[in-house]
Amino acid sequence: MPDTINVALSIWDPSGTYSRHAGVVIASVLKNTKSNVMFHLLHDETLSDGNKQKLEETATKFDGKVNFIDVTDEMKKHSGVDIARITGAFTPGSVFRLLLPRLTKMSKVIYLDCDVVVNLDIKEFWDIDLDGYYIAAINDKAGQTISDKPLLSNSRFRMWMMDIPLENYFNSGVVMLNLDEIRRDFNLFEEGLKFFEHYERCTEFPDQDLLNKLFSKKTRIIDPKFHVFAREAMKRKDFSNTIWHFTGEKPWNIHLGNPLELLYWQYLKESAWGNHLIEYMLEARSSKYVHVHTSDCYKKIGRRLKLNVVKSLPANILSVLYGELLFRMRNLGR
Ligand SMILES: [Mn+2]
Repeated sequence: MPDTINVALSIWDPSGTYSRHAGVVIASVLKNTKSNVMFHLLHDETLSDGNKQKLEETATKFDGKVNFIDVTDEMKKHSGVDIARITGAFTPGSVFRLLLPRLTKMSKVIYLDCDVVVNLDIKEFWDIDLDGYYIAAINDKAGQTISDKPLLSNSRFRMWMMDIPLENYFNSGVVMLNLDEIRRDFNLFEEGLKFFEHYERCTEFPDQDLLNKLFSKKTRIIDPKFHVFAREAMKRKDFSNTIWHFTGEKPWNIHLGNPLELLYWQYLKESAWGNHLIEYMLEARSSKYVHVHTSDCYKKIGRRLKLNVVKSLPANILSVLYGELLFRMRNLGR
């Protein structure tokens, strides 16, 4: 009996619209592997029965399994702590993952954000040896960028205040956790809450800063292909053999013309939400979000246009004008 790959996701979904992104992650993982995968879905009472059913349906469609882990009670035990305040710009869902060591018995688990598309065989990630490490992650070079800044720059000062080493600083959106090792050495959730309260004014990425601080000495840095930021896609033609992370704008909020967005919609189509594809695509074109981000978007288009004209590559100019991409998106919806 081959061993089961454990993947955890966090779902905090008060408006009912977030669960489908978890569906995209699930479909993308399962479409690219022959291994048995169990999805551990961390959630609270904001996950509706309808969405639960759809998540299960998506996994079952490709022979995957789901295990719902309700964190509501655990969170209520700490009702004195204002989670919404300490997680700042992020959702309370971003701290759910800290409960993995306590609420499960797994030895290790792959943790993925829901703004991720897995376009490789997850088994490759799973097979990385974690002996002697707390975590496997890519070095996102943020540390390096921060170290280059003046000592009193905002980000470098924050890191210094929190005593976070920068050389291996990682993004926490795609990681593998050695839960046995973590259970042995930390009381992760409590230590997390303490850290968030103490450094409330310092943390920009609360859970990420915490994990970097605690795990820095035992971080296994892995092949960058396991975690590439979506903006890199503009420089590539081949998106295969990569785990993609939409760290900035989300494809479901706005169409930026990044060809990688197509991959998100393709996997959405495979999920149990697939029959609403057109509706969701249109939402991304017309939401309030678009207005808020219009000027930003124009700036980006301007930059891209300049870049492409300078390089004078006709194929790229096409994608700048969205024509090709929208055409392909439309075909996808048929
Ligand atoms: Mn993310």
